[in-house]
Amino acid sequence: MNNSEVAAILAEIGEYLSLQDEPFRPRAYRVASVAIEDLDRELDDIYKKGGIKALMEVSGIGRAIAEKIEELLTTNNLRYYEELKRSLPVDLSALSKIEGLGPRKIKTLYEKLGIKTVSDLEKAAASRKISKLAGFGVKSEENIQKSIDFRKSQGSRMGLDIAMSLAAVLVERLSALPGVSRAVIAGSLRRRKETIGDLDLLAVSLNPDRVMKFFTSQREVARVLAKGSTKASVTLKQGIDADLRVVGAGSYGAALAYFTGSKTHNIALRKIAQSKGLKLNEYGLYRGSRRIAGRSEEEIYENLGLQYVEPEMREDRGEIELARRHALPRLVRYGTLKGDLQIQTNWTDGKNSISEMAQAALARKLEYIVITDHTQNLKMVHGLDVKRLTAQGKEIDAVNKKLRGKIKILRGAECDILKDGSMDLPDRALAELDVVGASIHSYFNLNNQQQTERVKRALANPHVDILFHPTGRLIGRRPPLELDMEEIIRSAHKTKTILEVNAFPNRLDLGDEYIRQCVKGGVKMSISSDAHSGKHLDFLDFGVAQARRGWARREDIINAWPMKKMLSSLKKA
Ligand code: DGT
Ligand code: CA
Ligand code: CA
Ligand code: ZN
Repeated sequence: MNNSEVAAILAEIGEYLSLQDEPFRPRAYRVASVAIEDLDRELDDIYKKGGIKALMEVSGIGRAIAEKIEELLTTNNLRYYEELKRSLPVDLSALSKIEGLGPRKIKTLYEKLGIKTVSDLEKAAASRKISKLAGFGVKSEENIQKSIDFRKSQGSRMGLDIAMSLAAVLVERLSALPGVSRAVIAGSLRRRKETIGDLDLLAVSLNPDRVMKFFTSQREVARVLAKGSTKASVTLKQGIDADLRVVGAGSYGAALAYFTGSKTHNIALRKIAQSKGLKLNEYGLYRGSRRIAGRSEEEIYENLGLQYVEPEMREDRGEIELARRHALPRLVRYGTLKGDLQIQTNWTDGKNSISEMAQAALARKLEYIVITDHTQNLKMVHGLDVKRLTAQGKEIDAVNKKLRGKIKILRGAECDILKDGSMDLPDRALAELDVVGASIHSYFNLNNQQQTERVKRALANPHVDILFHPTGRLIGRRPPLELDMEEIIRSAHKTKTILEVNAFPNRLDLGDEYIRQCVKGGVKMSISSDAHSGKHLDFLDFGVAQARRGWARREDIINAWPMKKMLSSLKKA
């Protein structure tokens, strides 16, 4: 059993316990679950090396939980968990993915209406049974229906982060296999699309048989869908398919280009080949029967008379024409961000202290970070009021002193935008901060005109520097706010407000189309991790990926710049 499976079970136990009105234990399980998600080592290895003692040394894991992990690791089963499941025999993990349904509501739905699954829920909503329950009402019945419809429309695509970590493991193992000279990620994952339909992997080997056998017998494989001499398709236990092709070195570039796609980009390339009297396929670029290119992608583009196109741009959205004219933009590069402009700490819903977040940022070679905890309107996470914000400022000063300039911590906030577009903190408090982010966490259902006016009013505030996660979407879970984004982008330009590209993998907000509009409209953007723990700082590269998919260059992204220049680009209030 791997770390994420253990973490998921512990989180679920936490939910069951909170149903039983347990005061402290739910939190203990949640904390342990998050700690395990954040580990860089497998629990299994830790346990094998040092037993239950070693498990207890992981911060966030006490004896009771360590014993449960031991049982899970050694028997693949946990009696305690099975008992809890019997006490409330519902599909808790699927139901709690419905927006607005917490464990307590799920329990009520089970007890009053016998709802166990999402499809039970859908039937009950359709026959208007839910609105009659105490604590639900017509509005929440509608929201449940909306959430179910939305999830259905999303199909079964996987988040970029999970797809990436799965693929990385497989590619690493394939690369280490004797006789394999390279193994790489292709498909939508190489293009860093925000969700992934299936994984596409490519390997170079003279012994494809052996590679096929190895691939189809990996422990992640639940089912082998097809296995030929040079290609195989499997379904992984995590619920996503993976395709592997094996080619010879002379075809590597052609195969990589082909399997990276996108399909429409490929078709456009093939047309160009035809217009030159050539033929392009996954084995190479041919004049008659002679292969004139195929070893590398670069030589294929070159022989087609095109500039090399970065994978993130291969969507047939105008990149081919620019490549023809050798006029492609120079995209912002991975690993070049100098700072992170949205970070939460344990002052609100983050896991780590200011100092720990600074250390984590330092380890990733960042030069500055902005601490942006939530504000008072978000009571659930103990959002900051003016008094606590001031106290936090003192702690930031102290940590800065200790760090002696190795990294600079700036003061900020993720200030709630209230229903009328005003800010959750008074102007005099915002004026104290280095960077003010504003975001919407309430009244998601206003109509387009009201929501647009609300955000525009926030952008017009002279203290608001950045609009955080502008559309508010949660991928696969919550649709974007009703917003006239063209108008918001125009308004950001007029008010000199930065729009965020939130790198958290379930947000990736702005999306690539809006990033392109910002680039065109001269609106600057920031890329932020929205980290709630040190490890989340690794998400920054997903934000860079998204920015690249939106054709953003270094000059479009303010935290790709040194701190002074970044600060001087903000509003001067
Ligand atoms: P996904 O899996 O839905 O996230 O998206 P992709 O782009 O990974 O699509 P997938 O897995 O169906 O195919 C991988 C690549 O193989 C795709 O990006 C381009 C190439 N490909 C697949 N089918 C065709 C096709 O019919 N014609 C051409 N030219 N290329 C194709
Ligand atoms: Ca794919
Ligand atoms: Ca595929
Ligand atoms: Zn937020």
